[in-house]
Amino acid sequence: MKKDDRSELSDLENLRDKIRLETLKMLGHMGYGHLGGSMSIVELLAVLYGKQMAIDPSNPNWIGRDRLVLSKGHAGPALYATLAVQGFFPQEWLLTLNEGGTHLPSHPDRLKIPGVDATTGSLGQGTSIAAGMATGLRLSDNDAYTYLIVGDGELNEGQCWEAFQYIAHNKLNRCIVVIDDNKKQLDGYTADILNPFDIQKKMESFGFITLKVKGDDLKAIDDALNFLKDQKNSAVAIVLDTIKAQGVPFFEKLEDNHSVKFGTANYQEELDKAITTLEEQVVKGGSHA
Ligand SMILES: Cc1ncc(C[n+]2csc(CCOP(=O)(O)OP(=O)(O)O)c2C)c(N)n1
Ligand SMILES: [Mg+2]
Repeated sequence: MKKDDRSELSDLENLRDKIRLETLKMLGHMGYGHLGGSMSIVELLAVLYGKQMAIDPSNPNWIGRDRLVLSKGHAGPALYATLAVQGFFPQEWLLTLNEGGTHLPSHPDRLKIPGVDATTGSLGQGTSIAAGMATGLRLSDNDAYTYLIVGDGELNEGQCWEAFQYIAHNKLNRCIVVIDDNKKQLDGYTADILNPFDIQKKMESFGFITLKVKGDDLKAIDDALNFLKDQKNSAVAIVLDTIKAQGVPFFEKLEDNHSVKFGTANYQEELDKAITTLEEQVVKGGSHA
């Protein structure tokens, strides 16, 4: 790896750690929240907002910006941490998550939060929003990308498959679909609740060029996005192979890790340990910059 590539990777690692840290602090402050699905997209968000996306935090509504639709809106805290770290709004807002009068409701609201492009939370709907957004951008000769993040459990919503069929039919190659395949949904394993079978094969059969990528590998995510951006005549998708609660070993192993209440058992202690470890990592990472 060249020196520039190494320093770019260490910047992304540092951003990843900051996003993970701020998300955990936010959830800890609230006392509970969607830890599992927030953690599994941290690496993806670091690569998107740290490298791939054309954004201007001082001008969140810039017409040329790349858009992001977090269709699995319950992972809002991870997106908020990312936006705050990248300077879209003050970091102090993070500790007001879900409080009365907050800018940051638990699920993304595009009218309240600078940098949020779509209001989401009702699973499935973000897929159609992204399809419409990408269509609008194409019709107005705007080259911006639309990134769509969908949960594997969310695929239970038929709306996803209508939207995917539309995206594929129209070869909306600038609408990059990422499915967070963390193998779990709200109350168990996706395979037990309503089996999605082989998601990559399914996307391919819908007409998408589809890559399977390790969800904790920053470089692999970046390489996959670069490859997919070169595909000019087809819809494109990534099946992101993740672990629910990724990056926080205690909560990764916890069976019920969708929405965690920190008052339960030793969870607060484990959360505090994870926060301390990340704080140290962030300081160390920053000193290499
Ligand atoms: C239409 C709709 N039905 C149910 C819910 C409640 N709900 C919130 S998260 C979730 C599970 C989603 O699973 P998945 O997409 O796999 O998310 P992740 O594993 O990334 O947390 C459910 C059923 C919802 N938000 N919207
Ligand atoms: Mg899931």
